[in-house]
Amino acid sequence: MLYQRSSALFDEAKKYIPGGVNSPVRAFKSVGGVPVFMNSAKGAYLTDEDQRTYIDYINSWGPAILGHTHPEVLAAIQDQAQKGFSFGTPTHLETQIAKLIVDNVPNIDQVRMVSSGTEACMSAIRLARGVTNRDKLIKFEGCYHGHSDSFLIKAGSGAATFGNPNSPGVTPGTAKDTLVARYNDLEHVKSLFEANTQAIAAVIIEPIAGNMGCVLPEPGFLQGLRALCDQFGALLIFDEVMTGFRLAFGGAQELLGVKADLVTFGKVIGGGMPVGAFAGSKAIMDHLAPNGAVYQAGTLSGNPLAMRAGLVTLGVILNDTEFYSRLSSTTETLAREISSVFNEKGISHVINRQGSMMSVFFDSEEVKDFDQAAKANHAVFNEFFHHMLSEGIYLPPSGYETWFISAAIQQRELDRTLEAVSRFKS
Ligand code: KE4
Repeated sequence: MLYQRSSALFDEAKKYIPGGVNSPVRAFKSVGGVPVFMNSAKGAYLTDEDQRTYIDYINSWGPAILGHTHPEVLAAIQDQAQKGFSFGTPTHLETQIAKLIVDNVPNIDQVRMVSSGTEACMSAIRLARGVTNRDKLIKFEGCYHGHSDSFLIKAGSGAATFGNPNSPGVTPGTAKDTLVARYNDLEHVKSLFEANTQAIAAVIIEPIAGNMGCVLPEPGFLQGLRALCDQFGALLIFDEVMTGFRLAFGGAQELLGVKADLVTFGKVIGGGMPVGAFAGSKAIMDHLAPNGAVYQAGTLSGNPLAMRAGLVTLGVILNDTEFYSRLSSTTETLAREISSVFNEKGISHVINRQGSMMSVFFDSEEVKDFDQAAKANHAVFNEFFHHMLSEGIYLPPSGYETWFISAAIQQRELDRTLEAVSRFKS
């Protein structure tokens, strides 16, 4: 029986871990079936507990951009581990990665490290509220900024997948300060500002959305947000936990030429180890303790192992001038070839792609916001997911997620993936 060991491990996990998982989207709840328990990974491949291998298109939800267990990252972690795991003191490594980020990401002077994207976005909002002395924030339906209370209002990713975009446990007092707009709807944002002229601390957005599936900003949308934030005195926060160092070394700010006041990071900057970060001008970041009054802290923030893994990961990318063009070209080929197979089969679909992020939506002409993403045929996506899984291709287990292509995906993996797609019967 397929997934025999995963099935037994899932039964055991459910005894001790809520839902058998430590992050809901791993549970396969929306696609159905038994979540596959992985045992190891190398390059473009995952190996499960039944010793089956898969070509990996989630790459730990983004961090494994180089592919799994990249030799230079592995050696760096092993070397750093010999020196100790965590000190709770400043280390030079933290300055080195902060400098690398500051030197390469536009419009920032300083970086504060944390241990997850949730912490990064939660801290960025607190900082924006502290700096502006305002309470409200604007987020976008279908965007996901981690699971802190202010963001679990019409959230994307797993929250959308499981149909609880507004989570219980978030108090009305918190929810009232979160205003939600439609992605790509500048008039909606403008109306929220006009109805709350002096009350909005920040607008937070995924500049290329990845948590309602991949959804791209319409031309002028982000520029319009910049202008509205300037007009009404709010900060513009780019949540680049997913896009940072994936789309370009300077992230979406560099790629799209729009200046954010605060930028959050995660995933790639840790190379697979737990890391998040938020960054901005010195004038804004000086409001943070210990210099300023806005408190934020973390026992494992700047953990040496994570810093070393991130430094080496970013170093490999920075030293390869063709890294992003190759990655984007691989993804463009994958998207184009999948689309031509589906067109031959008469399967209605649309593929949204930016760089090495892409999503396939079925029964859809265009997906430019969450409503359109929700209208796509997720039942067909679920069939497609399980077909590909049975063919040894591991896709994100939800139509509200983005595929992440790693540099380890070569022609051999593309060929195998497209052969699997060609055998799909909806
Ligand atoms: P984490 O707290 O999961 O490290 O980061 C939260 C976060 C913040 N901002 C963006 C744009 C994100 O995509 C994320 C996390 N992404 C999801 C995948 N869509 C993480 C996967 C999971 O929840 O298990």
